[in-house]
Amino acid sequence: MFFKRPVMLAVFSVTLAMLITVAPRHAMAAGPVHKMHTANMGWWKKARFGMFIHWGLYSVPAGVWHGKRVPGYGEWIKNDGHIPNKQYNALAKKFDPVDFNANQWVKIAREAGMKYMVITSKHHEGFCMFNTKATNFNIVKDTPWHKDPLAMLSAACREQGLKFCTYYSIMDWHSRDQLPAHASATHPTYNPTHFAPGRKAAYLRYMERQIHELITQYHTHLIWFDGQWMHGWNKSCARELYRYIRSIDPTVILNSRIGFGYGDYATPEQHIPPMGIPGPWETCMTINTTWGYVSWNHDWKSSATLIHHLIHCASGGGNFLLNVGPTAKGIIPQPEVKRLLAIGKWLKVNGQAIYGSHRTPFAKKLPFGYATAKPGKLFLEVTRWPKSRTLVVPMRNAITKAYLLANDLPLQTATGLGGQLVYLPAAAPDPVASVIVLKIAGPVQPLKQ
Ligand code: JFZ
Repeated sequence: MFFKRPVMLAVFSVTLAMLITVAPRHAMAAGPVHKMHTANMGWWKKARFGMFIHWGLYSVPAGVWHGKRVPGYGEWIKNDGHIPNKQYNALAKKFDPVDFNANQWVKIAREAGMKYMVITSKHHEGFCMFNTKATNFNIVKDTPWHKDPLAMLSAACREQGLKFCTYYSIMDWHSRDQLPAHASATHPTYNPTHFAPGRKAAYLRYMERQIHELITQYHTHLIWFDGQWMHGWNKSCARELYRYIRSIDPTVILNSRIGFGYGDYATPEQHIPPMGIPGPWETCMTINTTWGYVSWNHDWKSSATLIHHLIHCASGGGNFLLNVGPTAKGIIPQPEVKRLLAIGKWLKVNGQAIYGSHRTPFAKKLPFGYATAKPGKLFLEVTRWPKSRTLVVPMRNAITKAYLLANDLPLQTATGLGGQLVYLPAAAPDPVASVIVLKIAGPVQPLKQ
C-alpha cells in the first residue's frame, strides 16, 4: 500500500514516521556547516549517489531477542531490548560472516551506479568492525571469523574506483568512559549516555586513536559522525576532534553530526528537503524501515520510489546515501540487491542527468517531475508523462535542441504561454522517469511559476 502512493506522500509519511519515532529521543538537527579548512568536496559533489552500510553485532540477533521481535531499528536492539552488557558482548562469539565477499559488495554498489560507500566502523553499540589497537572489542580479536572487513572493503573500493568512507558513533554503549541513561543489571537503557566522571578526555583520546587508524590505515575519504547527542559532548569536544582530524588530513570530508556547526555538509535523515537546502547536503535513507538487518522487516520501498528519491536529491543539489543492512553471514539481502540493480539500470541510461549535475534552476517543483542542470543543458526528469503530450518549461531561454536521453529522439519545441513548450511522443520511454535534454544558450532564466 505504501509503495503505491505518490512519491511526495511517501516522503511525507517517512518524515512523519521519523518525527514520531526518532526525533524525540535525539532532539537534534543537521545544523549549519562550519569550515576551518576546505575538505576535498569535488568528488563528493559529483558523486550524487552512495551506499550506506549498517553492519555490526546487531546483525546477529537481527531484530529478535529471546524469541520476541524488538520493534524499531535493528542496530538499536541493545538499547530498545534493554540487553545487559554481558549478554550483548557475547554476540561477538556468534558473529561469523563466512559468506562475506568485499569485491562482491563493492560490485553491487558499482552496478547500482553508486560512487562511494559509507560503512559503520563503530555504531552506538561500540563494537569495532576493524582491526583497531584501541580495544579488543573488535571483529578481528573477538569473533571466530578473525578477519577485517573494512580493510578488505577499502582495498576493493580502491580497485573498483569507489570512494571508501566510514561511519563513526561518538556515543558508545560499550565504553567504560560512558555511562547509560538508566543503569540496571537486568534492564538497562543506554541512550543517551553521558561521560563517566572525569573520563571525557580519555574518551576523546580513544576516538582520536581510532580516527587516526581509519584515516591512515583504511584511507577513509569521509567520516560520517553520529551519536553526538550524548550528554557532555560539547562545542570544545567537537572543535578538538575537528582540529585533530584536519591536522592528520585536511582533505577528509566530515558530515555535520560532529556537532556544534562543524563539518562540511548537512545530513537530513530519512527525508528529502522539497527544494533542497543551501550548501552541500546528503539525505540518507533505508530501503525498508531499518538500518541494521532485521529478519522480519519486509517493508520495502519500490525501485520506482527509490529512483524518484535519487532524482529528487539531485534536483535539490544533494546526494542520496541509500542504506543496506547485510546479514550476520555477510550477505546483502536479495530484495535490496534487486532494487539497487534496478536503480543502476536506470542510471546506465540516464546517469548524465544525475552525476556532476547542479540543482534545478526553478524555485518550485515542476508538475511533470524534476529538473537538473549542467552548463548549456537542462535535464527534465519526467515522472508524470502528460496526457497533453506537451511540457511547459517555465523559462525565457530559447531551446536550441531537445531530445530524449534514452534514444536521442529529437523533440519539437516552441515558445508559448508560460515559457518554452516541448512536444512529446505518446508513450514515455521509461515508466519510472524519462529524461529530456534541452540545449540552451546561457544560464536558465526562470519565469514565475
Ligand atoms: C542515527 C542512528 O541512531 C541510527 O541508528 C542510524 O545510524 C542513523 C543513520 O543515524 O539516527 C539518527 C540520527 C539523527 C537524527 C535521527 C536519527 N536526526 O537528526 O533527526
